[in-house]
Amino acid sequence: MAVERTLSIIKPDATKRNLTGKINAKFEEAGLRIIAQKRIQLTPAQAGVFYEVHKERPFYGELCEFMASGPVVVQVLEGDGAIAKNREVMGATNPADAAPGTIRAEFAESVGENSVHGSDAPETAAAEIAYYFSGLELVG
Ligand code: 3AN
Repeated sequence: MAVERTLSIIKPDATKRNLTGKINAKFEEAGLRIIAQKRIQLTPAQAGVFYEVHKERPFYGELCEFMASGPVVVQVLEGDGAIAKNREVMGATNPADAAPGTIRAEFAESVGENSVHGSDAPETAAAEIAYYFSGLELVG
């Protein structure tokens, strides 16, 4: 399987509850390497650009406000099949549907406040990584 990179975000509901280390342990236990990471505070407008694909969805405004409601940890994860592997470790969008042992099953509070984001395809991963990191910040 090809080595891939994917963009991960530990969301405000999780940073608020001091879960960054526990979530990072899940990634590392699954064989994903955290090759870049920083804690930042987004504005609603910056979150809005990131989530532009969801602009027409009814929860878009709420999602942007939530992502700007506290610090987030943005990260680049690297590994074999990292995009799909990360989504497996994250679990389903709605924590009620997330498989046992996944991040969302263990930590997410609701479908909106669901602790983590992960890119869903190689093209979105490349664009999302470039939104938060310069090439110089990626040390594989
Ligand atoms: P995923 O993050 O699992 O790829 P998407 O891409 O369908 O899920 O949704 C992006 C984000 O939008 C989710 N992580 C969640 O925070 C939010 N979201 C999705 N569905 C809802 C919903 N029904 N109500 C509120 N927020 C939602």
